[in-house]
Amino acid sequence: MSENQQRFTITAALPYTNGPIHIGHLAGVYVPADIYARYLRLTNNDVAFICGSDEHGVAISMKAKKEGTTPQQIIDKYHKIIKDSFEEFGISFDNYSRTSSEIHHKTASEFFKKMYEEGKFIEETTEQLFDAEANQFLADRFVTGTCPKCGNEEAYGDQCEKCGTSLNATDLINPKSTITGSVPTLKETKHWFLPLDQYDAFLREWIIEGHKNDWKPNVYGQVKSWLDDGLKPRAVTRDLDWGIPVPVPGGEGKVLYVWFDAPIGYISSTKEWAAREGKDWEPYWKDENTKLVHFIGKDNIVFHCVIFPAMLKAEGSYVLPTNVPANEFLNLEGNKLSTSKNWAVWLHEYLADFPGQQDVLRYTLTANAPETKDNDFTWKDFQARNNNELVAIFGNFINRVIVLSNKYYDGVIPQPNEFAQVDLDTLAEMKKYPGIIASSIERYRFREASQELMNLARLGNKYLADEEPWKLIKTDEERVKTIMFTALQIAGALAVASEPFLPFSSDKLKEMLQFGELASVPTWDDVTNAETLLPAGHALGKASLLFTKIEDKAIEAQLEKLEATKKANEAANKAVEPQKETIEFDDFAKLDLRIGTIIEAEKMPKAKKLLVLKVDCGLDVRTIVSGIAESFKPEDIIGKQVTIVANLAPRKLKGVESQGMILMTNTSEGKLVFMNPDEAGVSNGETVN
Ligand code: B3M
Ligand code: ZN
Repeated sequence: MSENQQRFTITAALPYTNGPIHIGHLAGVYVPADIYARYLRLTNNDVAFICGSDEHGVAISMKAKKEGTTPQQIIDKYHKIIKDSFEEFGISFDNYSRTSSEIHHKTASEFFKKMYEEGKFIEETTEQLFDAEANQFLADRFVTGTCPKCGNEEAYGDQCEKCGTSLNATDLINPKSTITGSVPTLKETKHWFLPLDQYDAFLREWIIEGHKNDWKPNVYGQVKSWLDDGLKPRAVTRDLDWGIPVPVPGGEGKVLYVWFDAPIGYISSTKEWAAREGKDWEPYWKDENTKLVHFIGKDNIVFHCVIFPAMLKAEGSYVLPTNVPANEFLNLEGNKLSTSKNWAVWLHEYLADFPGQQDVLRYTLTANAPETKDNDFTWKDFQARNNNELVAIFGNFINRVIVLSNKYYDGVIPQPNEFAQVDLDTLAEMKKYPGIIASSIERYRFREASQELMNLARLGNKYLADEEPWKLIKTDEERVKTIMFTALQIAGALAVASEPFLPFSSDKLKEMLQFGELASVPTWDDVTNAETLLPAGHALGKASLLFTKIEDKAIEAQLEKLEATKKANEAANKAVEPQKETIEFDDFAKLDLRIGTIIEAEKMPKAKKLLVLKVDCGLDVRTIVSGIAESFKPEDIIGKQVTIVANLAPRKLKGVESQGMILMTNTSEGKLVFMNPDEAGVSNGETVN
């Protein structure tokens, strides 16, 4: 690292390997973190961009139980899927590790041991929730109940995801085991507690005094309200069989709480990277000039702004985060993203449907990022961002520049003549953009930054539209040279400035502009400071399309997919009516159920729902009035065998006496169906019992 370089350790939340990742993860954490890291590298900072898989915790054990397999198989499967997705979307981690690695187990154990030896924990035997049926203590996601703070009925044993509050399992009202559904009992067990209350003064001074003005209001506000509520000691060990063994006497059969080990995963991943690169990891975590920035979603705020900092402080040798720019949540077409309900756009599925279009999703998610409030992803917006911005502005500008340069000059940048005022103004305007975009990125305003990038493309588009070189070429070839030279400089600026946002398109554009053949490849600062980015005489490469229009039918297909998911969920979730009171056999025996055949059917006059049927039920042919007219046409049911209640007391409906009732049920879509004998050869009058 040279003397004037700033060192950054940038972390992105370690995803749980209990499922693939979707657009919500990308929008909330990984795309903004990647834009930030790429921008800092481009502006010549020393960057370690760190992530990895979070492979411990109850989330993993539960998934293994559900799939009837082992936690190890689950983490191996999803670690690969997640890692591949990140690579495919150009998330430029310097290292992507996993918390099941040896280096992590060692780092987390040593961290715990040091705190233990220095007396930073309270060791205490307390009563904890226990599921006797499963013979299992219930912590974290093994137990749900009502959040004492906000009333959410699905809060977990360690956190309410609705209001973000961190909880102890025993705080839950009406706790219920997620393993067996039973109500837990209490059982004594020993654990190690981090006395968070003892860090109150430190946290207040650090956050409330120190970061009131530079942290995002949503992050600062949440932390302040927790501090104001008062912090309590928190257990950092668990009675579970999956995780990092507690490395101190009395810890047998217990593991570290996943939220104790996971953030240490940032440190282990940095160590792994440094070892591979032949670097020293320590300055990235221990030099006070290092800027440590955690990118996370809002449900992780308490862990990154209270618990982990308290751990770092207790351990004593680490720096604290400079900023924690947590995002809010992304919704999908008006509903909360949900892995269990399959309400998501999975990255691997997106790539199958839109191959090669990673930048379109990156751009859409950035332009509409949930930075200050929850936001909605809609496929229509996705299409509009692509067609109206990426294609119509950015792509259109680049395409015109390259195609015209090829046509007029065989792809060699022309020598400009004297610049007109409009050229000078346009170039001056262009030079401002790196500064404008940087200022947004440095304040974690990635939406704004992406719109400024688009404004740079707009500048180019407008310049060409105003100067109309395609018309002037007939009358003033010399002027056209200056125009095309100017436009090409903007294309060069776009190639540089788009890199953090649209890395694939930026590469393509650099290829078209043959950046590799330039004596010096333009940098972020060059866009502002260099006399020219692309000199006259430089040969361009072949034109190719940066973006392509997305047609309505591609969007409709996605909406249909979601509609199908919704239907499937509705069918699965339809509330099952509770069982009625128990009856004795004699009560049942009183029912006379018979098989009969509908031999006549007609509509009941002036009644929308009723059909008047004649049913041959073996005993006799009787009239039955049935409320099925909205589901069946009379002519379609003649000849159908059905089951009837034969001894139901007759009653009059619209003046017609009904002498029985036909048994029916509903499909998941609410269509009525007859309970008819499935076998041929059942005679009318046959009893059902
Ligand atoms: N795995 C939680 C989550 O995916 C968690 C983040 C850990 S960051 C150290 O929401
Ligand atoms: Zn809550």
